[in-house]
Amino acid sequence: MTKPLDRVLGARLPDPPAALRRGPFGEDAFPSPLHTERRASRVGVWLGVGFVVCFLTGLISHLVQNPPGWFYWPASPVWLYRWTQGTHVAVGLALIPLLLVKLWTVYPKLFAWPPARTPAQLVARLAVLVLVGAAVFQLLTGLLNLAKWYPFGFFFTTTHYWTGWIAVGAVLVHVGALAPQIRRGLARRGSPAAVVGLDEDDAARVVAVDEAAEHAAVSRRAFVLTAGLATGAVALTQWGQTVSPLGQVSVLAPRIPGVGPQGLPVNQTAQRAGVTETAVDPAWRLTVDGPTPLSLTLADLQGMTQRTERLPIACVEGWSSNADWTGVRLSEVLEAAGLAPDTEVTVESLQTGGLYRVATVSPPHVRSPKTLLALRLNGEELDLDHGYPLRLIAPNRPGVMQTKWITRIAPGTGGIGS
Ligand SMILES: Nc1nc2c(c(=O)[nH]1)N[C@H]1C(S)=C(S)[C@@H](COP(=O)(O)O)O[C@H]1N2
Ligand SMILES: [Mo]
Repeated sequence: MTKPLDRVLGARLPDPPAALRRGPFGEDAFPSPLHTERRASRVGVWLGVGFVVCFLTGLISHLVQNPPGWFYWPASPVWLYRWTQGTHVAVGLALIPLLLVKLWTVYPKLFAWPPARTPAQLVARLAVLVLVGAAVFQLLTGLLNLAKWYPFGFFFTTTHYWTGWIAVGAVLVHVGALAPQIRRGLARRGSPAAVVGLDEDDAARVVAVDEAAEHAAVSRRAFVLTAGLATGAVALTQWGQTVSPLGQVSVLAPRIPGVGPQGLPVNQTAQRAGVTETAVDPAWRLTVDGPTPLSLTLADLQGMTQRTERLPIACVEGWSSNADWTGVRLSEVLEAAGLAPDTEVTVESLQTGGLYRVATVSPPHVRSPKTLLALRLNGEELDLDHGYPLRLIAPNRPGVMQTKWITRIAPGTGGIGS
């Protein structure tokens, strides 16, 4: 059944007119010995590994924020999300120089002559377009998101998520389509396996080019070193947003751990959230829906048993920072309202709009003794920008789900009112 298809895909396409074979299409237009299959394959392996790491850590972040029924995300260890998301962003950033290196290594192929010998080659080359497009899109939108700059007219999270699937799918197609070249590129120089599957002319050419590259050892080493240093440096500056001692070298990071009111960076300010008046209103209450509905004043909450936990804020944008939080246990408040200690609840902010005005707390986090409704931060009353009078702080949870300026808690998922 596949035979006619094979014949069509494998048919020899006519060569374009020879008159076009000039400029970058000319023979030997790219004399650098670094544009080799060997280099392309090796950089490609790192790039592939990096994309898979980004895909998996991104998937985790997506599932934690949009949990399907089968998904279970624990409340401990408290630092897990901080590391998966820190890795997502650090590796994503490191992929930018790596992708540039890869594109530089392979771009002469754009001018390969003839452009395609068979329809199969033509399809493979078009698939590369999808791959490069998706990869550039992911890295660029991710970078702009870190810089908190949204010049695009779509919702970042959803688009970044779906393009992630396209990118990872395109990587698989690409690896499948170029398997022989990749195997050759990764094989050891001079081994007969290195040229399996090539006609003799091609094999001789590949070996000659790769040997020339290997002999140009100085420029090769300089190239690998430069690429490696650039990649490592970018990743390091990002890790500085997560690992405090690296904060010093975190020149590219938009947030630095320890810098902000009460020693913690602020994401959304009270001003921008439009809660500067409602948050300080003496009429503020925490209402809890349940068999025994509660309406608690700040003094009521301060009168309950106070607990202190050291927990990080781990923003999806990659920065994270530890702090000492003091307040009441969520489970104890729910118990007072007559709710079981593993009831899924939704917390609602004073904010009247915005994507993060509500968040769901699932049973593992409701149950955790470390999940607090915090009144104090690093020994002081919460700063208005950190969620005064009351905010949620739970272990192993993205920053977007650590709701500030809480005013209501109700059993169930999803938004309350709107
Ligand atoms: N009500 C409300 N809570 C919110 C947000 C928000 O926009 N509105 N931003 C969240 C995000 S994205 C993060 S990273 C954390 C940051 O907390 P911080 O500003 O106290 O450091 O707050 C979260 N809580
Ligand atoms: Mo965030």
